[in-house]
Formats: sequence, C-alpha cells, structure tokens
Amino acid sequence: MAEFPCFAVVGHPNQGKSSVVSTLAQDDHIAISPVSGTTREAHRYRLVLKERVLYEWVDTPGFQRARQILEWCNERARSAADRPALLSRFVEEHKADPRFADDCAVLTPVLAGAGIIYVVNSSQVYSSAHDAELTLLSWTAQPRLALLNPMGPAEQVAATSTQWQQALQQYFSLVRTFNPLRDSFTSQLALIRSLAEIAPEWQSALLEGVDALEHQRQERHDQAADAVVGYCEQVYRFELQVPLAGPRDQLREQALRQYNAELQRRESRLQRTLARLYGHHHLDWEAEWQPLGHRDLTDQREWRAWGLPRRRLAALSTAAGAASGLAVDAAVGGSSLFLGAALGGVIGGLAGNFAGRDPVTIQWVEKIPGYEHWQLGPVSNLEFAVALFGRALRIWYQIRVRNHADRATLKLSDTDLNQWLEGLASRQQVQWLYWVRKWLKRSLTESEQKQMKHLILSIGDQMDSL
Ligand SMILES: Nc1nc2c(ncn2[C@@H]2O[C@H](COP(=O)(O)OP(=O)(O)OP(=O)(O)O)[C@@H](O)[C@H]2O)c(=O)[nH]1
Ligand SMILES: [Mg+2]
Repeated sequence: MAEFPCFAVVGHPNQGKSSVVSTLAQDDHIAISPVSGTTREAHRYRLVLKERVLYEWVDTPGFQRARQILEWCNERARSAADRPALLSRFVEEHKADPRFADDCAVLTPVLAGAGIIYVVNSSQVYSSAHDAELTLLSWTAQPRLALLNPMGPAEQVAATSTQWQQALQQYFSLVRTFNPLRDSFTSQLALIRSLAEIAPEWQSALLEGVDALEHQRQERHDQAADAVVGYCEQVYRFELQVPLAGPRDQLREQALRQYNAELQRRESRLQRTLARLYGHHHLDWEAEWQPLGHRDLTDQREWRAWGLPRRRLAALSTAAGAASGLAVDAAVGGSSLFLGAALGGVIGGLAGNFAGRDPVTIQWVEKIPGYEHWQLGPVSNLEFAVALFGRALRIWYQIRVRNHADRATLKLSDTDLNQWLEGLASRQQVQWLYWVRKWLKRSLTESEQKQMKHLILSIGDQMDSL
C-alpha cells in the first residue's frame, strides 16, 4: 500500500469519473466534458495541504473491453487465487495494444495498489457490460466502493435504483450516492469517511485528512470574511475627485461613470480573491459579469434590486438605529418584540428617507479658487450600501458552495439575493444593518471590524444550510 491513501476512480465512459476526482481533489484544471472518452490516460491528482499529501485520486479512462479481458483470464485461470496475477499478466502483455489501451490504463493503478471507486450514472439501465467490469474489479481484490452518480432526471434515477443496488451490493460492501457537481462539502467528507470504512490500512490517514480539510475550510472562511470586511471598508469610504474642465452636467456624468468603473473593478478583485481562496482558478467570471459591466450602479432601478425590499430595510434600520453600541445583541436578543415594534412603525415615512437620495455623496467642491472639482463618495445611502454588501456576500456564498467539478458560468440573480437576505434571521439582519449604518458615518475601528467579521462568519454558516 502507498504511504498515503490512493484511490482509482473507474467505470464506464462518461459517468462523471473526472467530475468525482475534480471535486475530491479540489482541482478545477481536470478535463470534464459531455463527450464520451474525454479522459484517455490515467492521471494522478494529489490533494496536498501544508506540504502533506492527504489523498491521491487517479482519474482513468472508461472501460472498453472488459468482457474480452474476462474471457482471456477465464481461459487461463485454474483457481480464484490465480486471478490477480492473471490480470497483471494481461496488462503486461497488452499494454502496447491500442485496442486495450484504455482498459490497461484503468487496471494499472489498481493492480499497483490503489483502492477503487466505481462510478455509475445511476439514471442509466444496468447491463451485462457492467457485469464484466464488476467481475474484473472484484478479481483485483482491492478495497472498493461504488458511487451512484444521479446524473439524469429524478424519475429515471428512481426507476433504475433497485436494479443498481442489487447488482452493486454483490460486488461492493459499500454503495453510496454522490453527485460531484452539487453535493456539499459535508457530503464530500462523509464520502471520505466511507472510504475509511473499506480500507483499514488507510483508515487513520483518511480520517486525519478529513480533520485537516475541515480545518482548512474554517481558515478559508476566516480569510474570506476578512476580504469582505476589507472590501466594504474600501468601497464605502472611497472618494473620487474629478477636476473641473468643462460644463458641470457633463462632468458629473463623467465622474459617475468613473466612480462606477472603480466600484466594479473592486468587486471583480473581490471575486478573484475569494475564488483563489477556495482553490478556483477557472471560474467563468468574464462571461458572468459582462452584462453587469453595462449596468449603471447609480441607476436606482438597478441597485435597489440587490438589497432588501425597501419596507423591510426601513424597519430593520429603525431597529438597528435604536439599538446602541454593543447593546445591539441585548436589544434584539432573539425576541421579535423589538423588531415587531419597528415593523409596526411609520414605515412609509421612513422609506421616504431613502427615496430619491443619491447613492453616494456627490458634491461640487470649490473651496480653493482654480481647483474646483466634483467629489464622489463616500457611500451615503443605506440602500446602496446594503446592495453593495449584499452582492459581496452573495459572491462569497456562490464560491463557497461551488464544487470544483461544476464548470457552469456563475450567475448572480437579484431574486436569489433578495430571497437569501430575507432568509437570514431577523437578529442577523438587524445586527448587520447596525454595522452598515455605523460604517456609513466613518471607518470601523479594528475591534469593530472584528465584530463585523464575526457576524459575517455566522451569516456564512447559515449559507451552508440554504
Ligand atoms: N447533471 C449532472 N451532470 C453530471 C454529473 N456528473 C457529471 N456530469 C456531467 O457529465 C459529463 C461527463 O462527466 P465527466 O466527469 O467528464 O465523465 P467521465 O466519466 O470522466 O467521462 P470520460 O472521461 O469521457 O470517460 C460532464 O458534462 C459532466 O458535467 C451529475 O451528477 N449531474
Ligand atoms: Mg473523464
């Protein structure tokens, strides 16, 4: 056995094998495609943390001629004990034969000691071709687990599930369902724990790896929360000065454009930072953000959509305003009374406070003769501040829950964001608003930023259960 756990991910072509490897290895460089036969050779991917190899996953091509290999071995085997050696002999004799190139690439790592993860698209029908693959794999006598990857529609998966369970249970002591595109980090760790059950020699290494991954994830969240706090501090306090050189109206427009461009640049930087933190190097940001490039963030019809509904925001803001200092916890303290009172307040009047106000301070500064200019910023409107912050949290959420096998373009929808913000506990919303209001007046102190970060982390924990 290798010094670290090593599992070959095998099966028919186009079953999601590379997807499983990509998610488990947290590597988005691995080729995944709907074209059958994408993986042509076996590739080893190590998950390394702090210079220690936690696991090695071997991505393999799909089986092609399992039945012929089975026949070849059967003609020569005198007893079951001969089978592993016969398989090795088969590979030795056929490794240069192009007809068996894929099958030899599958069997080689297993015969060299790798454990087996057999992946099937459980929405397909079980066939005798699978029989041959399962028999061959059982002959290697390596630890093995079967993964049902529910790739098709739920009705189809349900229709074939009994068939698969009955067939696979004959060859595998453990059968698990795992969707490499969607299943959560917790499910990924559960899968690794299952591997620990079937491979006693690697049990402690596999479980130590799970601990290390959990620790790494907490660190990532921690750094992500720092990045979000740093981003808000920067964009809220950002000031742009545009010197006078033409008619005022034109200059104002030009200044707004520059200001928007700067905000978008900073948001893109935040996306990249967060993506890198979670090991994503190929997120399709360009395509995703292209349409937003044309949006004018200072057009209220646009940015209002990203925050909380106005009435809700007004009520929460009142609640947050009435809470003072650290008493915000005590004041809100899980009781809905306080919030209820706020909600029952003069909502219309409060909402009027937001209406028609510019999202940022825009002023004509002409104190020094000959140096007149427009100054934009800092952010002065609560709705706009919430919108910017909400977008940052939503970007974090999407990266945080994204599996490395998922290559779809990231999409941020305003309904999603609204629903998600509304889904937070009222207490969290009030606390959040409390800090945003404060932030609009001045920079947060170091200790206030820590409290803000703490709140962001608790919002993040809620995200995982959404
Ligand atoms: N909807 C859905 N699609 C999936 C799932 N798993 C994989 N796919 C898609 O299925 C296709 C094949 O996935 P791969 O991971 O490349 O499959 P493979 O078994 O490595 O394929 P070969 O290398 O060609 O043998 C890709 O388009 C994946 O995005 C899943 O759980 N759900
Ligand atoms: Mg593949």
